[in-house]
Amino acid sequence: MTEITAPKSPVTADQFADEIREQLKYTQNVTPEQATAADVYVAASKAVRNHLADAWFKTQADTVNGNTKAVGYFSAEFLMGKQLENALLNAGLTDQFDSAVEALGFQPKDIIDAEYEPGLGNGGLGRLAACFIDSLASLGVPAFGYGIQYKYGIFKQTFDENGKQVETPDYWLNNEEPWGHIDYNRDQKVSFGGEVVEENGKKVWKPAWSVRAVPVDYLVPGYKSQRVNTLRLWTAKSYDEFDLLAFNRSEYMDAVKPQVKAENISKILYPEDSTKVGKELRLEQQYFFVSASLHDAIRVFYPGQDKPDLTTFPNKITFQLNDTHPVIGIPELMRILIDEYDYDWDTAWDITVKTFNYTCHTLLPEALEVWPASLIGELLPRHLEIIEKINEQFEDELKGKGVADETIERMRIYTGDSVRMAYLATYGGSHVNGVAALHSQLLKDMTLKDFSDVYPSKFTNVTNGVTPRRFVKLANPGLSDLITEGLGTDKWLSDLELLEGLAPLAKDDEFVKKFAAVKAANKHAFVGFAKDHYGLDIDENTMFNTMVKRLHEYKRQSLKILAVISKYAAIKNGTVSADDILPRTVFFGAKAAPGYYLAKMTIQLINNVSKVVNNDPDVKGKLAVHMLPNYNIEMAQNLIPATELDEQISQAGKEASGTGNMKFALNGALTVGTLDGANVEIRERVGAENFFLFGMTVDEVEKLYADGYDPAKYYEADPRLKQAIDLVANGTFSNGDRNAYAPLVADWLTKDWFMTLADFSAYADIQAEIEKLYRDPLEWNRKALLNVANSGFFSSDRSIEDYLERIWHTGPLA
Ligand code: GPU
Repeated sequence: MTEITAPKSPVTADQFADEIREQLKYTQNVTPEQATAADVYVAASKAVRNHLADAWFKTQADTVNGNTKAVGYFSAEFLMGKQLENALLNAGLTDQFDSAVEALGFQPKDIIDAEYEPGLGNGGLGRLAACFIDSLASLGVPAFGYGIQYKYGIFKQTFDENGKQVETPDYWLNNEEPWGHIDYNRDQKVSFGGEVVEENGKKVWKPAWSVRAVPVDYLVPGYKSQRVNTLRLWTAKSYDEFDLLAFNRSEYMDAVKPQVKAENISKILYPEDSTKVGKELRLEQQYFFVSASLHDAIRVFYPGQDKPDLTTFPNKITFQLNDTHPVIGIPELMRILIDEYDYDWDTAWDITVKTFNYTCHTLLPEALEVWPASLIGELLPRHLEIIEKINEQFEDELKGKGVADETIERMRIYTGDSVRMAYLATYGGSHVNGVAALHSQLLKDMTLKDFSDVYPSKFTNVTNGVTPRRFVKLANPGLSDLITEGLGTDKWLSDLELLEGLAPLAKDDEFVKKFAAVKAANKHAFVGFAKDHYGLDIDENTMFNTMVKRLHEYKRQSLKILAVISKYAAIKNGTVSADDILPRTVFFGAKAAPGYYLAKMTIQLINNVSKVVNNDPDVKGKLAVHMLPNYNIEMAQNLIPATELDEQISQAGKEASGTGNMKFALNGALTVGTLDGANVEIRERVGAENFFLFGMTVDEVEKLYADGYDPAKYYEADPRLKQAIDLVANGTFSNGDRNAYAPLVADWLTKDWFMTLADFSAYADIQAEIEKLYRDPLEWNRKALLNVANSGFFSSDRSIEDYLERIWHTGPLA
């Protein structure tokens, strides 16, 4: 990677303070004396944004005028996290900011904290998109993120007095939002419905209604690259302010209906994760942002041209489809090329296939989007025709290749009833990638096997990564300083493999002790955070053991809570002596999709186990359990650096990659995990001796399914498991109510699709090994340090370099 250094202190602290004062005065309209932390946050953000403006314009100009192909990252989610601190870091203004706000009478941290976290994503997929655009900018690659500026992000989670999840809307735009600039002059029209007619032998789509897509631009500053890319999130506006006819009849409420319908499109993020939704509004959202983005890219790269030569389009930009959500972009580009620019089918197809690539983020076949053809036909009649024709061409191509009829039947993109978006993406793009080595292999062997047999060269892997700027530097300043001290340079922040240089220091007891001291300080800081945010009293002299991620059966939060219950029972029964108990604090953080019954019941169970355990004097000081509400990026940035033991315990073959696992390893936690997703690669790199592996492999899982899985057998076979489940069933965690968790218990004993019970014994057994090592702090920390040293591969910079080489075939701007 060529290094371009950041401009040296573009302003002094005094100048920056003046810039903040000016913003306060002229845009916030408050005097520095009147200003609150929230005012200073907005003013400072605008001042930083101004500092990035020139680099942003230059990046845009170089992108359009140069010969470097750009990347368009199409994603329904960008889970950005708070912006200010990251923008300061990347703009090289952190020190000036600190001094400036102090001069104004504020604590820097209070200003940073005043930002309201945008929650425009559900979990891993959305956060990955945010890490990727950070890395693209940091590597100097010209790129656009394209998505939706939802009015409501992921719901805010609280718990009621029974421990049940309560969802409340996240109206994040209630407060002034200084980062997004709404650009009314670069709008696009997006149409829906109506019918297709023939005029002069040409198909013409006559839509029934349209919405105005207005871009909101976010700056994406690269770290030390002097590049600033664009994240363009579309918001939906109505063209018809109101219906005059209705208004004249004084039916005021009816008069605004078209506006409400249009603006509903970007109103709310679907709170789903790894499950398909299948709602009309969702398809409207997908088409809305993809259609606007494709037209926008043509506008950007062929400015002012009525008849651009779009055969050059694939040399200008390549689009990455983040899961199936933007796949309607494939027929949309075909439609644009054929209907709007008069290209013939074959030319349009050639351009389209060259332009798109698809990333699959799941192995669960039920999570691949399938749309009813009737719905597509109603909403996008021209697209349904194009999809039918793509499918015809596809079937002909397969026949030509000698593929068997029953295989073709299985592979159809359009079945007559429905459209399979993953298949459309695989056929309609140049590459398909999974997100970890194991996942990509399983895609080829199972989920997309037929396609991989016919088009082997389309398939590749790009293992996920995370940005070290946010998840090490900002989240863990103590560790960052120690790494820089150990390596004698801070270059690791843009070349994370340099962390390898720490490996020899694992033999240096003094360095390991310093490393341990950083972890202890982070734990201490988290105790303060948990007190402030949740009113919790946490004992920092316990092992901090964390499981944070979306709540899903396949991720197996059930396995963890059953092991906690078993431990609780063992302490209560006196099966373990007081001396043998290693004090632990177990943290959970997880949102469940609002309609996901068993997931929500699992949250309720965890909350009620927490109540019972934390209030039981018999286990005080030995075991505590906390279900922290509203897990989000801010919590991740605080909790991950404080964690000592991380849980990655999904059923083998179900977690596509995981990215939390990478963040924990990079922050010096040890992992207890299965051979699933990126755990496999983490373990390979950090060393098997520095990773707590347990549980069935993918092959063992498959064999057990094939042989007939009976969870009750496992319940009978391990008394620890039997006791834990019995305690759930007998009302111990529901004030004696035996029905409270009956559906969960019944599922465990009769179905247990993700084989929690089958893996329980191995999981319970490995706890002894974990606790033995923890009792030797020097050895524990040595291994934790080796996790940090050997996790440099998991930088999203490396992921992006892999995409550049294997898929996008482009690179940094000259
Ligand atoms: N993932 Br599909 C999501 O966060 N949401 C989804 O709808 C789908 C996948 C996750 C995977 O579960 C996780 O394993 C992966 O690390 C992440 O995407 C990013 O690739």
